[in-house]
Amino acid sequence: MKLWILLLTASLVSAEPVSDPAKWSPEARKKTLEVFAREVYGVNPSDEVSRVWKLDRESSIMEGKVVRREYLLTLGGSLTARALVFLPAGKKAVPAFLGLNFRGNHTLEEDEWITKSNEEARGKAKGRWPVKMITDAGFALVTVHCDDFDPDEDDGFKNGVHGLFPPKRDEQSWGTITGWAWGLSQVREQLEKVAEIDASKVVVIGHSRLGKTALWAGARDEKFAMVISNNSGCGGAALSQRKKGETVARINQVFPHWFAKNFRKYGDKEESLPVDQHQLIACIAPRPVYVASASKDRWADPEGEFLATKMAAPAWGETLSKMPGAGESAGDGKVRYHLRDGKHNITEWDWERYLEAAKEHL
Ligand code: GTR
Repeated sequence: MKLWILLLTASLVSAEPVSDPAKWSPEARKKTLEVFAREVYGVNPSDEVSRVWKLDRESSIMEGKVVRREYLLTLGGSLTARALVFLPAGKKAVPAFLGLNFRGNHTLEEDEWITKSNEEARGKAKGRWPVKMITDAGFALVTVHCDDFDPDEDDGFKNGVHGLFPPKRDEQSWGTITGWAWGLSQVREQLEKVAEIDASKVVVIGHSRLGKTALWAGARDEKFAMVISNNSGCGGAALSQRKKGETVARINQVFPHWFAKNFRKYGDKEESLPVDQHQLIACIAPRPVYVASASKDRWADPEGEFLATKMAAPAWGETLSKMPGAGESAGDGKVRYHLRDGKHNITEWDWERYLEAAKEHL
């Protein structure tokens, strides 16, 4: 057996506070999340900020089949995030996908109606957000530019959601990923005020760094009904102890603001990590989870993403057998995985499968 398998097995057997996915319990989940917060992503302060949710504008698109809205969420009286919402027209209480976007809401569509938040080209990311496919399937889509909650820069945690709280920080303080995950929960909560959406059926989804965020948001916040991680890699679905592709040392060096300072201790010392990413996936149980990789995305370690999902599956009482080939899937229950043929991205091929799973589960 390879060394890393031995190490992981040993860490599972020695339980406290690390939980063996097969012995999943609400208590084990709580303890595991505490360790992830302290040692990996960072702990956020208590939620004592004001929240104001306001409809800003509305329009009808796709020959009246879809209603598009922009809502403003103001936190702590000073930070405003703009949520772009697509709703299948004439329906009440539909399930929804909620995910952050990388470069601005206006990158989803060329239409000048969408508020432009920066100089990125309109419609640049439209291939990643198949609005018609999603709304035709009976789902709403809600997205916010991640920078609205925290600019993706190592800029001292003075702005974004961090700036809403006292500036004192230590080794376990929240990084940008926890800031984004916290922001996602704030939006999920506000969706309770949107009659067209059933807020008990919100799927949190994300690609790459925002896939790491979706996993962390979904693991922490039990009110998310389902979690989808697309090509999330290191600090997402990939096992850190494999040290394949992007490593803990490298990610903290290039993106020092993403995680808690504590996570840096494990660079080149992955074997001393008190938790690994399969346990984060297990924290999502009993809610459905879907992890996906792309065959040419070696940086995100597709095998590591599959193995973490497979190792987490006992938390649902499920098993995944062998790693699927490119273009294939594994699992037909609450734990699913697929390997898309191609590069690091999120495509219609991925969305087709997510929609199919979400329809079954919700
Ligand atoms: C890469 C980073 C990955 C992944 C990716 C992305 O540069 O190394 O962890 O998050 O960015 O978010 O596109």
